[in-house]
Amino acid sequence: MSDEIDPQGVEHARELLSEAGTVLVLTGAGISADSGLATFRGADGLWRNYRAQELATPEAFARDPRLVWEWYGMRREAAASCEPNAAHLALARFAIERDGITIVTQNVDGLHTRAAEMLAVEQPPAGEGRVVRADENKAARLPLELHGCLFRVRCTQCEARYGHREPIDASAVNTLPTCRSCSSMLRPDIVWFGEPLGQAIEIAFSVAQEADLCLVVGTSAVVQPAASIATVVRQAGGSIVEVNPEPTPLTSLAAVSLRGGAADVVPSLVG
Ligand code: BJW
Ligand code: ZN
Repeated sequence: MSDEIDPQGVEHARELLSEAGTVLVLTGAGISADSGLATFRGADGLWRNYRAQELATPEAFARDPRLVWEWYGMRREAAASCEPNAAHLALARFAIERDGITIVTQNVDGLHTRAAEMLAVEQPPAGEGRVVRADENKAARLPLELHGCLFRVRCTQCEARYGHREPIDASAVNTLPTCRSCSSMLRPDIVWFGEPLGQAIEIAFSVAQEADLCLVVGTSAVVQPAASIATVVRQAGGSIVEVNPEPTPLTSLAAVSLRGGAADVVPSLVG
């Protein structure tokens, strides 16, 4: 752990985590910054170079699907070339080893899922000496992905929704991917501004009502309704532990706010 992280804060956070029966972990783009992915806001954030309204809205897709797919093609390549970092892996292990842990992420990069899958393969049941599939053990408790996933698509016309890892050819509108069922244009399975979040947010809020602690990692906590998950935990009597190099709107509500990078701090909390 690096020197500037407050050791008393880490100790206090560890105590709170060990006393908590149920923990909701809420993550944002900052947890993947240590894997080399850009965050959205801040000095090097994606929204500094690209205007959100031109790319991450249903209106933008209706206006210029090729441009939006080109941007998501770049994002998919960036995410696919990264690896889960020590924070993703520590949280995946935490969720495997302890009951009552729910990981809720705003991220669309799939790195929490990949961390859980890596651990599932790493940890065959004792004595059996075989590789286990991710859905055979507790690693199947995959994160709730509030804002969707870069590697899933959904149809713009019918209900079809499926995994899609192949490269996207966004050189022209007629090379964009189309639906297997109805041949209409597919879109990224991402929640854009102004769109509802679906069932994942309902589950997250009901877990939040019961959680003893919310561990918030690497989010600016400005995008709703995700940011309210932590405040719901607080209002229902639970506490907040925050990990972020910068203060956020949640800092004043947190029992402990640790200033540092996720990959440095998170393993020391849940390891
Ligand atoms: C580190 C680190 C390291 C750096 N370690 N940390 C006015 C007021 C309130 C709300 C609204 C409003 N106007 C509009 C709204 C609603 C809107 C909203 O919240 N807007 C705000 C921006 C104002 N929300 C919506 O539109 C949502 N839908 C909705 O409300 O629907 C209502 C509805 C109901 C019923 C029917 C119809 C509609 C949808 C929100 C979708 C968000 N989607 C995005 C883009 C996805 C596209 C894509 O990925 O391409 O999701 S926005 C973007 O922000 C992305 C993220 O998931 C999300 C959150 O960002 P995050 O993760 O917090 O990242 P950053 O960059 O902000 O912060 C990174 C943090 O990491 C920083 O704090 C750093 O310090 C830290 N960090 N290095 C740890 N090493
Ligand atoms: Zn279709």
